[in-house]
Amino acid sequence: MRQNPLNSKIRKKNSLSDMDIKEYLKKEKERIDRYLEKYLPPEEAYPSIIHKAMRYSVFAGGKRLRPILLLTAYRAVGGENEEDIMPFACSLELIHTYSLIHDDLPAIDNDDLRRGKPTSHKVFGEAIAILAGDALFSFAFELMLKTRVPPGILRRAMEVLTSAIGTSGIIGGQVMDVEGEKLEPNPRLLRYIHSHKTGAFISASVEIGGILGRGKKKEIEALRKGGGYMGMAFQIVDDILDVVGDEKKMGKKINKDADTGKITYPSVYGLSGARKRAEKYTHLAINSFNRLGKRGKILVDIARYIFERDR
Ligand code: GRG
Repeated sequence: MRQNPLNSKIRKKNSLSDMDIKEYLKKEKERIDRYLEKYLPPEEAYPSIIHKAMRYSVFAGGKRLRPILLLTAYRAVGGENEEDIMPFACSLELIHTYSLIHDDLPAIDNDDLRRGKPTSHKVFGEAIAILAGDALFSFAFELMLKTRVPPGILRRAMEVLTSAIGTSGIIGGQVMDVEGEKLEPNPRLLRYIHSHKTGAFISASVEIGGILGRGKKKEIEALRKGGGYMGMAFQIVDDILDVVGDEKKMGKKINKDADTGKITYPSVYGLSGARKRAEKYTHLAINSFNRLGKRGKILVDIARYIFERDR
């Protein structure tokens, strides 16, 4: 059997077993998939091609990590009406899928494979792939507005989301990811790219769960911080898996970063330096989530899973 490439030293005290956290994530993913199935327009709806393309990418696979984090954080602050916040949770997955479709386009990363299947532009052509991304993005907001929480709470949650996906979040990070290929790699730029391109959205997913669940100010702050650290660890592990991961498990081509001259943790710090940093961010995330007491336990387990994952 292939060794876990990260060879974790993260200690497990009072935590769910590996099997249990995997089972938790699997069950949550299945539940989110059922809601996505219900919310997305049917393939036959006119004009059918765009609805086919939207559904193709959403149901090509994916861990559903961002909605799972939102739901887990919601419960961690005592939220009880999950049905009411499912539209928000699922809208995160639609925005994430949109970002993947556009990221894979020839003008950006030019990838042929995603989630183990040919990318949207390979199947539908570039024009429809661009439009499918756009359609998922606008549908995400239509869906989010169906969240059943008081308007002030929804507004706070949407403020966090919109700042995490704009030029001070994902787009800023993605712009520097593209521009960075022409620049001399340096630690500051690398941290900016990872914390904005990936960390901001993961942090927002956790923070929004806390806001929708009406967590206390201190709890929401712990979630925001923990989510940011977890997001950094997530992207560093993604970089590591691009070097040592299994293409089949990842569902995409590996060694792509080195081929394109992308700035990554392994390219700047080497594999063992990258591992050390992923481990450091995982510890920081765990410390933040531990501030929620027992209720933060599953977030702690997810942080550990993210560090140890192989896909
Ligand atoms: C979202 C407003 C907005 C714009 C998009 C193209 C673009 C601008 C951003 C690209 C962002 C990007 C693709 C970052 C990489 C994040 C990442 C590590 C993705 C992989 O996430 P997983 O592993 O994927 O959760 P699955 O397939 O499991 O869902």
